[in-house]
Amino acid sequence: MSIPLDSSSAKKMHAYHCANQCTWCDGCGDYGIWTAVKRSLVESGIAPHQVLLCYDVGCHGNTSDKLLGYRFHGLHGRVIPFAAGAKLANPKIPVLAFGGDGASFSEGVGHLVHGIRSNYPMTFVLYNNGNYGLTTGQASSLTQQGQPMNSSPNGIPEHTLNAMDFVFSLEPTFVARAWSGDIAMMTRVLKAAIAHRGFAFVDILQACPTYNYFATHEMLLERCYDANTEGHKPVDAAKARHLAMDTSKRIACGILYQCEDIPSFYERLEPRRGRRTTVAEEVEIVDTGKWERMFQ
Ligand SMILES: Cc1ncc(C[n+]2csc(CCOP(=O)(O)OP(=O)(O)O)c2C)c(N)n1
Repeated sequence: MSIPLDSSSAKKMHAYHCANQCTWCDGCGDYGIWTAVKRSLVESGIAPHQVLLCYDVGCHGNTSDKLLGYRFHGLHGRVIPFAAGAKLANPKIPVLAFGGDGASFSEGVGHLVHGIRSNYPMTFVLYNNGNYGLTTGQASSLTQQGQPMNSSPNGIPEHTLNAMDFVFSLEPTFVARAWSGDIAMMTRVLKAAIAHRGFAFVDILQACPTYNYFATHEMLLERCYDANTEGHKPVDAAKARHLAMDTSKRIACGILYQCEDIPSFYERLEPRRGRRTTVAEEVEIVDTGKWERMFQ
């Protein structure tokens, strides 16, 4: 399924254009995800001055200066708390956070846990290339067990974390999967994620031709399929979990699970109830000098 881009959408997409040159390797999945993110924003009617794009550290994080929009590029593994804080301060703007599998399932995995269970009203996009790309191919917890990597040439001894099993154990309200070679599918799931009420988890399986020899572009092309066009309805968490976890033969993509009935973290914050202004608008200048003078 391809979504034609009409000339006015192309023009709007150009608004995200940035002259900085891309530094990703030839064949890197980051190129496709970069395009799909811009398309999904344009097709959601969001202009660069209306969105906050938060990037973790990594190859994918270098997208932060390859497109326009309000952007943040933070510490490795820490993008979720920053993005959540920004969203809570100004819930009027859509917030998208992007992290690699090293950042999100190894170094900063605690933040992902609380992002999902808190149901922060934001989109989280996992750039899942199965390794630490920017630091030249170390194993993450999503690298296959036994797979030789640059700093573990005999293969890692730990078993691979089943990312989807883990995510579903946290009772998410939105889970989708796509892959970096299918821009139309990525665009579709990203648009749904942006429109979601709470924390939308989007797993994008990504080719990394330089360091990942086990989940190549060709392998993903062969195995990934659109589960929604094959009749999967994203309403049953147990069914979705089962479908998402089993990737041995085919890899189910699309919107796997969504529940809009659960209020987001912000909606459950008692002190914010009934407020028309945002925290960002309520910031006051406070003279802290009086406290400093007390200790002089
Ligand atoms: C707190 C901290 N720890 C470690 C690093 C070193 N570091 C930079 S990028 C990176 C790996 C990134 O891998 P991943 O998060 O999977 O993203 P990718 O490069 O694959 O897109 C590491 C370990 C760092 N910059 N900051």
